[in-house]
Amino acid sequence: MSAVLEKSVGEPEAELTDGFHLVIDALKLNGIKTIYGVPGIPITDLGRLAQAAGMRVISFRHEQNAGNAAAIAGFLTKSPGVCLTVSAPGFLNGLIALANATTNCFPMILISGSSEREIVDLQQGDYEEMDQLAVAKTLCKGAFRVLHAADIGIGVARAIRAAVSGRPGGVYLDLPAKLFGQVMEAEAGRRSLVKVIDPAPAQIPAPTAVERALDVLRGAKRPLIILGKGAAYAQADNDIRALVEKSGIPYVPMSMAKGLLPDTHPQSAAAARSTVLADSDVVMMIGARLNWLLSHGKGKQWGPPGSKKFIQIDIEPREMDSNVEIAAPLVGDIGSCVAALLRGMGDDWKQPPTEWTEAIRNKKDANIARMASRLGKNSIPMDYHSALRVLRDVIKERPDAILVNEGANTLDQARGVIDMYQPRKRLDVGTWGIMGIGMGFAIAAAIETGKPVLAIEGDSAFGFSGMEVETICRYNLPVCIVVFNNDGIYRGTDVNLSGGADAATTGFVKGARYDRMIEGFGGVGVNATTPDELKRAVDAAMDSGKPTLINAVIDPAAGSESGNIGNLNPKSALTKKGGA
Ligand code: ADP
Ligand code: TZD
Ligand code: MG
Repeated sequence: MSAVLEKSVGEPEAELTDGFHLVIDALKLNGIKTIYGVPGIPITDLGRLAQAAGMRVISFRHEQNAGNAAAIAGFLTKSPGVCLTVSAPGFLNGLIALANATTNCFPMILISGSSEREIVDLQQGDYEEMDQLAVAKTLCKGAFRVLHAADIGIGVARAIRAAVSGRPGGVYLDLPAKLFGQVMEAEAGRRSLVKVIDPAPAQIPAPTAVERALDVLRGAKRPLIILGKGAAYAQADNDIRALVEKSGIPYVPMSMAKGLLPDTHPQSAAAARSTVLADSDVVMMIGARLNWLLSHGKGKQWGPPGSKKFIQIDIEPREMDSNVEIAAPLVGDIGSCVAALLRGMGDDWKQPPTEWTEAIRNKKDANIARMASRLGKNSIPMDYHSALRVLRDVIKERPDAILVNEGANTLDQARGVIDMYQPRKRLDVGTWGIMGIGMGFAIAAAIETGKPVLAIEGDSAFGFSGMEVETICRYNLPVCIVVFNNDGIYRGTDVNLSGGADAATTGFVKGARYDRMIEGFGGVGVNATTPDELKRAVDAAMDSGKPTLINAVIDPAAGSESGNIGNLNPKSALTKKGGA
């Protein structure tokens, strides 16, 4: 990929390259095969030339969705997902996804074109003027700008290493418009590129830390393992399973760690979650943080104060003691830490006392029986459980399909009802509980894995990225979207407290037909009002791989405010229910 410069007669011709080609060559050299983005000044030709050079370039309708796609590609592959945007507004649209990737520890690189430095820095009002590097810095792991074509190789290398080494996260790479047109000799350009060697080096835990963790574990009477999405990301699936099984310790998976071991595994204590959190005496966290999702490791949910010791495996040393004392910090990459624990356990490991495992089994059986009776109902109009029973069966029949999930009730109920059987098959709103990841995640999941994708979306949640159904149809991706349409956020039954004509703040158009949206782009739309209709439509979509959107009509009164986290939702003590 180079041009030949005509020099004056008699001189040898020098092969040339430019900024565009160097960026593409640098990405390709480092194994990056896909770019998710939205074209425009100054990066239109970058996308075009990348496609010409054999990269997969997926053009979205909004940068936030492209960014979410890149982020989840990073989670799925352990290699940074790349999002490409234009300057200021495109950059800002992508920045939400970059910040979310950083929060969730997903490796991602946001590459944005930017305006002329000289004009931006004097604030003279350039086209889409913004000091993007300064804005990005506080919201991601690393941020770099390249001003000279000869530095593109180093810039891309630094971005890749920053994204995937240590705790993974988002990195911003600022490429000013002028850079792309800079020309240099092709041979010098080739030499300037850097292939990053061992971008995420193993981080071996200290032997004393491994011994300390094993000592704490040996002293436990009621041990528990919590698997987080860091454990899913680490791709140490076999060793993690071996550790759980050899130790005999019950485990609870966090949302995106579901399926790391099949949810039907006898040691899964997910159905007895509150019991094991409260009653355990030693908890080993593997790639999970003691943040709000685990009540910060303290409070009523965790039993009496001082009743627990924590062991924590994490690559980020500063995660230790973030919320409570960690009795045995095990700093290193999960693969190395788990392997070291397995070696240290030896052949005479004593499994936990049967009183503990029996107590859990009894609680689990009771809770599963209670859930089964709720799932057994064939309610019409559908409530969450009657619709989710169908989708649970779909995943059971197709365990290699990828499930994307967002919403409030739609998220919380689906997480509880749908068992996962394989690692990294459940992708959801993550650490922030952010709405809008749906279509970006679904598209990247289909592109990166080639597997069918089932996206279970609240009607509100879907609205944040819904325009990407066009993208799904355009690339003919095997994505089946099921919109849980309950006419609104949490419920469709709220009223306007003023008595005025405006809709309630949480309500949407009643009886909306989301299925018709996808028909406009050539996809399959289905309106499903019963569990049978829903099952038939989802089966057809998953078997055919055709882009499909099913409007699942859910009883507008079925949901509860904020789903399972109503306790975090402040309410006015002064408002009478149903009236001002
Ligand atoms: P969850 O939401 O599932 O509880 P979190 O996102 O809170 O999970 O935690 C994931 C943790 O995993 C982070 O603290 C991160 O540093 C850690 N992590 C990610 N990848 C690795 C790895 N390869 N080795 C060790 N720790 C990792
Ligand atoms: N904006 C963003 C970016 N993230 C958010 N989490 C919210 C707003 C607030 N929010 C939630 O936490 S859930 C939700 C919103 C708007 C939508 C819930 O409605 P739904 O699901 O239709 O998606 P259910 O099934 O009706 O509960
Ligand atoms: Mg809803």
